[in-house]
Amino acid sequence: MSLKPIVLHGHAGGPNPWKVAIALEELNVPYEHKLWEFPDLKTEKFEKMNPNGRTPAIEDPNTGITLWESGAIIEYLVETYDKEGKFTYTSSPEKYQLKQWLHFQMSGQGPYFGQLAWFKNYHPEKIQSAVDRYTKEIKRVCSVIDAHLKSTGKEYLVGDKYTYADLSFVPWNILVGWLAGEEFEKEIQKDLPTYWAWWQRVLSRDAVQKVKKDREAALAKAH
Ligand SMILES: N[C@@H](CCC(=O)N[C@@H](CS)C(=O)NCC(=O)O)C(=O)O
Repeated sequence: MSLKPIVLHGHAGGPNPWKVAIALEELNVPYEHKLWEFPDLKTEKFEKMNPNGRTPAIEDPNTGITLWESGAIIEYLVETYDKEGKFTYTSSPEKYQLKQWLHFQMSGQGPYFGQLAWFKNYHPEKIQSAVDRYTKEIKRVCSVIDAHLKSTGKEYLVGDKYTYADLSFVPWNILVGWLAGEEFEKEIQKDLPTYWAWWQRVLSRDAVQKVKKDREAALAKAH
């Protein structure tokens, strides 16, 4: 059965919609990426779809669902379009470990990396203690992954394969150099080599490279 394209509502700069784009590419599900401007997210037109006024949101004409929150969207896509379990596991304990890492990404990586972006680039006053706190938190989050992979000796976060848990970390990871500086990124590479090897492995995937390029093109167009 041929699928109708899913509409992905996103934003060129914001990392979260690109996480969904990577999942759609990996699953080979057709989609149209509709890019919004930030002020338009707080309008009735957008808030009818997502009362939180943020991206991503998806509309799937194949099932009739409208959904927001990138973690929930990833789970929906995998449950609906990954019946063969290419990027997921359906039995315990891996099924729950996947959720554990996705929750960690959603609550531990996204908001903390996002706060560094805010305090470094957008907050009207310079608050060094906030910048320091969130910079430290980036390294701490990366060190959790480093320690986990060291202890399991595996190449990916869950089980023996690349899954939706790995891909969920990509869009914020891509921004680390911009967020915290190249020197900081080099420090992570040096101090957390197991993490770094995993990150390079994930980054080299075709779907990730494609979406990275799409994002750069969208950003260039937006400026
Ligand atoms: N927890 C949400 C975060 C959504 C979010 O903060 N999206 C950003 C883009 S990455 C946004 O739309 N920001 C616009 C705004 O805050 O007005 C998710 O993962 O979907």
